[in-house]
Amino acid sequence: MNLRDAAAIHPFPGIAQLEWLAGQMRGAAVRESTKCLSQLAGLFQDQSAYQASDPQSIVYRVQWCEPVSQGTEGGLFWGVTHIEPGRVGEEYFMTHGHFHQERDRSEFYGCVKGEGILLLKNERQSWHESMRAGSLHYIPGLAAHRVINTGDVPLVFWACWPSDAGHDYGPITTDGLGLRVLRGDTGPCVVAVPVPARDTQ
Ligand code: S6P
Ligand code: ZN
Repeated sequence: MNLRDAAAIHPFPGIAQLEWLAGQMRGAAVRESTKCLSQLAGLFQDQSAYQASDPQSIVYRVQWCEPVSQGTEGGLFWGVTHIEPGRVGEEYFMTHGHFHQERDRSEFYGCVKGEGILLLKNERQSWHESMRAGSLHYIPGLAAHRVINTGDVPLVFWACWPSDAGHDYGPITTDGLGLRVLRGDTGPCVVAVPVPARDTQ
């Protein structure tokens, strides 16, 4: 469906009520998903610590709304993510992380509360940005993105992304982002980790 057809069917009235500082969305159109540790297998560095953790521990929750259907060119989606404080071994709780299926689609993140780190990776490099209340982050097209909660309270951020972006989780599951965030002696440390070599034949 293109945007003109979507607008003809649905005139986009107020689709949700936002509680900005709480990072909550309310309304019939609001969708919600929760990720617990058992759904993040293979992502944390310390496998024995992962096996020893409670698989039902909630790591993060996402609320979002889709005023047009997924795949619509020219539309936008809006959502909010709450990442719980916690660790698996020395590695902080984090989102799965993804590339957009349509690789060149970009996204905004705006942090409401908490402290964390946004990891990014494109074909050339991995890099990171600090997240704190009020920080705004532009995730450029072609960049995988993952958020880590390095604080003692939930990390909450709003997001806006194109309705035709889609999500590709596979490369992050197998290769990671080239960086991990671990608890160090003096606080959170971003450490480089090798990305598995790929046979390009
Ligand atoms: C969507 C946007 C966020 C994430 C959410 C959970 O493009 O980046 O809404 O979906 O933070 O992360 P993940 O990696 O599990 O989708
Ligand atoms: Zn995204």
